[in-house]
Amino acid sequence: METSVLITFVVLAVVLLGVVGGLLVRGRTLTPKQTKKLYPETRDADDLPPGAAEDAEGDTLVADRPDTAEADTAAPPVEQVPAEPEVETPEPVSTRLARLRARLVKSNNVFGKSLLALLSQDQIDDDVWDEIEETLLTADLGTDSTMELVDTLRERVTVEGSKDPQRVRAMLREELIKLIDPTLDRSLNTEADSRPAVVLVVGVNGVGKTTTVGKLARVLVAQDKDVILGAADTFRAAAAEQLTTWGARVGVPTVSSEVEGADPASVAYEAVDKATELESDVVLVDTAGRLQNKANLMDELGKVKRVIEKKSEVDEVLLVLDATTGQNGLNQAKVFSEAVDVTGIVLTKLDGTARGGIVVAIQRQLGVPVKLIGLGEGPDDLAPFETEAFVDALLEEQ
Ligand SMILES: Nc1nc2c(ncn2[C@@H]2O[C@H](COP(=O)(O)OP(=O)(O)O)[C@@H](O)[C@H]2O)c(=O)[nH]1
Ligand SMILES: [Mg+2]
Repeated sequence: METSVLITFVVLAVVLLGVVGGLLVRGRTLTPKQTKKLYPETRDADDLPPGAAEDAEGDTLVADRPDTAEADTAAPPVEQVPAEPEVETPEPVSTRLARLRARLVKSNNVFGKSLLALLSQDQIDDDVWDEIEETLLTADLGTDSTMELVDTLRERVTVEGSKDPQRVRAMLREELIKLIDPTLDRSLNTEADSRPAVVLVVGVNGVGKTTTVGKLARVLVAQDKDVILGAADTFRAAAAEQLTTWGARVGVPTVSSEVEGADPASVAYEAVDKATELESDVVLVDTAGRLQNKANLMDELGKVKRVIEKKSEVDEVLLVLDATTGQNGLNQAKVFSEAVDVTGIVLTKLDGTARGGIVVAIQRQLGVPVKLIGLGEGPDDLAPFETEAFVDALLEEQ
């Protein structure tokens, strides 16, 4: 009698252990997606420790990353803190702009200072005009624009008969604003009726495309838009990873391919398709930018655009250029604008250069407005380009 009770207990205990063990294993092997399917009300990151949250909030829609589900059980048993989804809130527009304007002034100070020193002389003679010309050239304004600007200024000084430095400075401000053209439409085309707006981001390696896509996603999220990212740089797995991380930080999904070297056009198409399905407001497509083989890259970019267009219009093609590369950037710009119809320029790394004049040169060469400027590596270091604020920063008295 006693023996049989004991045996029953042992059997029950073994069965119970087996069941519990089985559940644990299943729990460990569930991917975030499967978890979501089983428990649709839970978010991917809710069950993860705070450190792992960043990695899991933005879904990777094509490539699964099953390891994220294991992070929970792999973590050492720490204090049970209810894990809040750690999606960051992007900096509001007002403080961002004030901060970035100050940064622009700081980096372009050299330009402003030397011009001001020149204009503050009692006599603005030929030598001084030559130096003004040189300063404008050093700031990458370009030869044509510089000559034109100096000629116009000299003429105005002669006609008005005024050599008052403050007056000349005001003239310079007016003429620079005219050159940059405040009437150009610099708004981003991110509104489309009854479909997601499509923004394609192109440019050579290292100029800041992926970073710009990430920063732009934050700006759009701050404007309450539903955003989806497309990782069409399929040459390096790290590129998709980098984009996914940007997306996860603000809680937007990224469509990417598990396969390195997959067809970028099909990833871009998938992203637009997914955006349509999810009724997103905007889809941002990041691309590769190797320039070793120009013809190939250009063919490929053309194809990415054409394949997207089978599904949707492309509303904005942003060409990202690094402000520190000067003339080289201009040559790149030409090549890209031949492959795809560029609709706007993003000028990055203006925080590291006093060559703000490149804005004028690029617009002139491409006939396309600079729409955004990058002023640092930080997530909120992207600003819309504003002509007057930009010129004021160039000519700031400090
Ligand atoms: N200082 C500065 N660095 C930037 C800016 N934009 C991007 N970067 C940096 O440039 C590097 C290349 O950026 P990435 O987005 O990977 O370039 P991609 O190859 O064109 O995608 C990274 O280290 C970025 O942090 C910017 O506006 N200012
Ligand atoms: Mg990139």
